[in-house]
Amino acid sequence: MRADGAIPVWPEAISAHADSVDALAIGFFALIWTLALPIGFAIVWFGWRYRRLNEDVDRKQRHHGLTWLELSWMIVPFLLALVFFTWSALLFRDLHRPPADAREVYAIGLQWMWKFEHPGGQREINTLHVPAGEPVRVIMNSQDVIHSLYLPELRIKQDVVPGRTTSLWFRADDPGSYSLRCAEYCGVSHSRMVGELVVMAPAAFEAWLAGTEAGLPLARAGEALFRELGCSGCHGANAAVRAPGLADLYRRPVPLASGETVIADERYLTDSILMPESQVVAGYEPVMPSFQDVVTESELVALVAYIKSLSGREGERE
Ligand code: HEC
Ligand SMILES: [Cu+2]
Repeated sequence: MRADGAIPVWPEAISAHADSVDALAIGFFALIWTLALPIGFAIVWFGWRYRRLNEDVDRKQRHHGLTWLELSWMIVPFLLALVFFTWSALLFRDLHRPPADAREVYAIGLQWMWKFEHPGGQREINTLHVPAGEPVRVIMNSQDVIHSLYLPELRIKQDVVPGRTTSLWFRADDPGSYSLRCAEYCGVSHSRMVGELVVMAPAAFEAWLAGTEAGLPLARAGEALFRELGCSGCHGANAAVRAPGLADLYRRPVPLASGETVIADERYLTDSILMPESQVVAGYEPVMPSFQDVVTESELVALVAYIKSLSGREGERE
């Protein structure tokens, strides 16, 4: 980011993914021009070369087919387009496959700021500290309208949608301070929903974590809520209601009453709490009430972190 806060036309690239996105963009630009320039010139040249010189010219056109030529200008661009399709599909797939050991951070978008919560209980607003060279996964919820977390120097962006959990991940290589934006028009002060991504050397980051005042670790806050909200009354060990135990649920396949099987990721856990009737676990009655208007986004994040902590499979390191 430049000192005046503006995003340069071509921001710095600070991850391997950002370099690949740049290569794709430049390659695609080159392809478009390679195809468009000869056609543009041919249109102008033929227009001039074969212009009608006088009224007597025979208007009947004769057509000499050149099959190989006609086939080639269909097949070659098609293959080139497929190359770019495959290339970008592979990049897109990477975006949706975070490494299992990624460090996790929770983000909440709201009009008009970004709130971040580290698993250890460190909270920040409009600034996100991350270690360099390590995979980081941001798990996001919106408190009000659709926002979009945009990290231009990492070339990634992901919508943050109310009532749904989305995530993105990255591995930033160069320590420094970069821009963090909202890329979805979200109301009058949208343009002020900006912040800073601070990439730190791993040791400096650990020191920052240790030196930052931490609230209750997320999973502990979630555990307290789990009791306060009465979840434990049904999901607890000796509950009167028959409800599934939540230990070891995270990332496990769950068979649903509809016959489908889904993986219990953050999105499923959030959906189960906000819209329990939408995905009922096979073999159980749909008696769980919705907590849609009961829990705030931060409470939801804490509950999800708690359920994840029960499985020992979460990537968080406190
Ligand atoms: C009235 C009893 C009841 C309460 C209170 C309740 N649940 Fe449930 N919950 C159930 C039942 C029954 C199911 C299984 C049927 C279904 O999926 O709706 C379930 C399913 C779930 C699932 C999916 C479990 C799986 O194995 O896939 C999650 C996650 C969950 N509840 C979390 C919570 C949380 C968090 C709270 C508190 C905010 C809560 N529940 C409160 C009864 C309850
Ligand atoms: Cu926004």
